[in-house]
Amino acid sequence: MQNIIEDFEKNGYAVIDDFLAEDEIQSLRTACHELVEDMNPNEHKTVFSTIKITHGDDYFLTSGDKIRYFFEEGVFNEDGNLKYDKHVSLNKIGHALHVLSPEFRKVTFSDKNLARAINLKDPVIPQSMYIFKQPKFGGAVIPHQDGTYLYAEPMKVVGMWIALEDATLENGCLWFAPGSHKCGLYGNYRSVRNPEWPAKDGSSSVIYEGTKPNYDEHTWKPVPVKKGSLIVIDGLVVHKSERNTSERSRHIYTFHMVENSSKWSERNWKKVSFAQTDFVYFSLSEQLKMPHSKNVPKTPSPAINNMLSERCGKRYDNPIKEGLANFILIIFTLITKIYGYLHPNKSYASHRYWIISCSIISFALIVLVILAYQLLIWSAFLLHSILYYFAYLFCLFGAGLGVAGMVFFDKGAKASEGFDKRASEVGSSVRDHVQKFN
Ligand SMILES: O=C(O)CCC(=O)C(=O)O
Repeated sequence: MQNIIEDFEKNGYAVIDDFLAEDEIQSLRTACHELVEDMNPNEHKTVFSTIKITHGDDYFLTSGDKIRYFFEEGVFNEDGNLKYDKHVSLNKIGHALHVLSPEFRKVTFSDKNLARAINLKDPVIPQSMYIFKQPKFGGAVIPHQDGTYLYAEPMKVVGMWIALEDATLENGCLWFAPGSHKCGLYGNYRSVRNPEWPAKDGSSSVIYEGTKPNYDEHTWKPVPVKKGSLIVIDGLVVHKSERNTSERSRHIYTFHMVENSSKWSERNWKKVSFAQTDFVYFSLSEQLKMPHSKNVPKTPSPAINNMLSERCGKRYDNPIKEGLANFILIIFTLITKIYGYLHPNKSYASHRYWIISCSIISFALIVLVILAYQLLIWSAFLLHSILYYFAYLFCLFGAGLGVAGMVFFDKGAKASEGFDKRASEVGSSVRDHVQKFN
């Protein structure tokens, strides 16, 4: 570990072999395959290229809290239909796999995450991506510093880049300019949201400011790695990857971490201002440490499931299992939204304890209301049962009265029959005496 930290500090990147086991690699690849299988290309016709920005619509800008699909250049024909199979046409998927996909969440928030080892005290994760680098035409990624796109002050941004297939010179491994992270953000070159967008002159939703650096002046070093390897990347180290010229793909999963106490630029393409739902999502997963490797929520509640299907077109079965966790999530989201609405300029980080406390109190209140309601229902049920048994007793009593009445009526009838007989006997003997007397 010491070597890795030394490498990281000296070169701005470090390689850790065998970071992921074969089953972990497979789980990510299968999860990604399923996402693509479920995706309808007609709904996601956005091309991603780092050379020419063609994602000038809000499909990209609003992808921060969703699972969205970005295609390679040249894969659509004139009619707007895919020329090739969708599985070999994608450039990448982004940018909330680490939140919305249980498999990616598990790897991202696992005990293996080295954040603490590389001196990030309280890391949050603003984005994640699955990059395909398709055989033959997987596009190059131009030389850059991640800080150009993910600007924070101080710049405590670290990328975790995990090879899910061997990354070679032919299929487009990463290249680094070792030590280039020590000179800050070259030319203060930044990619920011276009404040004029949608602009009349057709300019893109994301524009650049500062001076474009000449990264070619650096000495470049290719870093081919075996599948399962992790490359930890300082947010300021200059790096790139070439076009894939081979027959083999180069799938990778990458996510970025930023120190929570650093000030995230409001002008970054991805907004993480307080009132944004997506940040609530990330904060929750990170701050409450819910999606931990041992208890990753796999089966969200129906409400979250709806949200998931809306955001990434995927639903999960058996919603009861994680209902409680997601119930808390809904309350938390609600409280954070209300707070964000009341204080739009406040940062989440400085108010998170207030919000978490409010969420816990609301949660406790809701639980109390549910318990009170249950109690009411149970009392009503008890009363109902008592009345029911009373009615039952009344019925029995009534039936008893009926039987008694019948018995007594029978006896009375017999008695009156005897009386009638006796009366007619007395009557006829009186009649006899009278006749004799006459
Ligand atoms: O995977 C690649 O080819 C480039 C990735 C990269 O530059 C990044 O994630 O910052």
